Amino acid sequence: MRIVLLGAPGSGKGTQAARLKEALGVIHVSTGDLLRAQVAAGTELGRAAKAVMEAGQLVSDEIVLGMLEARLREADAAGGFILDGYPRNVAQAGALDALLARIGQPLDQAVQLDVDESLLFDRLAGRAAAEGRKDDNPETVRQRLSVYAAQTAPVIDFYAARGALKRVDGVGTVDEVLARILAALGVAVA
Ligand code: B4P
Repeated sequence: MRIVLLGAPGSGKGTQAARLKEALGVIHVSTGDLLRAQVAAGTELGRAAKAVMEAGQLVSDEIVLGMLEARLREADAAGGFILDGYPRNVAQAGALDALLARIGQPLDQAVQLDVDESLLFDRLAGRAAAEGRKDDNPETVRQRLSVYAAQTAPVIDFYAARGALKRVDGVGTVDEVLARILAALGVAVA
């Protein structure tokens, strides 16, 4: 199965993708994780991305697409994948269609996690305290949410227009949300 997981920062994409990959037997590809690995390794790409991420802005489409294509061309992606954090704008959604056509792996479904904005702040404040991620401070979170509303929210309509979108309530325990996603995908839970 090949799915895209959509949702605002803090909506639980990374959290659910980590669980879904076990349930679906596919790989989890997070563009945020791929970028943070480049930053940690101090590569040229990582140096370019670091300040952009810490400002709560989107890294350039070209950089992210190249990184994603390299990952999806690895052998373990042939059995399916969950994309977490990509696409983040309508141009990326179009680029993803073209990439998936190039590698012969069309998307099955997009899943949107809906969570109220006040809860997003609470969750990201919790992660800031637990993990110290620089982009989880309140000012940057506000910026990320504004980028989400302006650039990423239209991606929901992009998939809805072609009848490929499932919307899931992302409020509840991690297990409850996981069960809703699996039900939306029509996956029977053992
Ligand atoms: P990401 O790494 O994608 O960060 P995110 O949107 O915060 O989502 P994440 O998956 O980490 O959080 P989750 O909701 O699971 O992006 C970071 C930055 O990278 C971006 O700002 C951008 O600069 C750059 N970037 C990434 N992709 C890009 C792209 N395609 N193009 C350009 N730039 C890109 O979890 C958040 C918190 O909520 C956690 O603490 C978790 O424990 C908690 N939580 C989850 N589920 C919960 C639940 N049900 N109840 C309570 N808490 C819950």
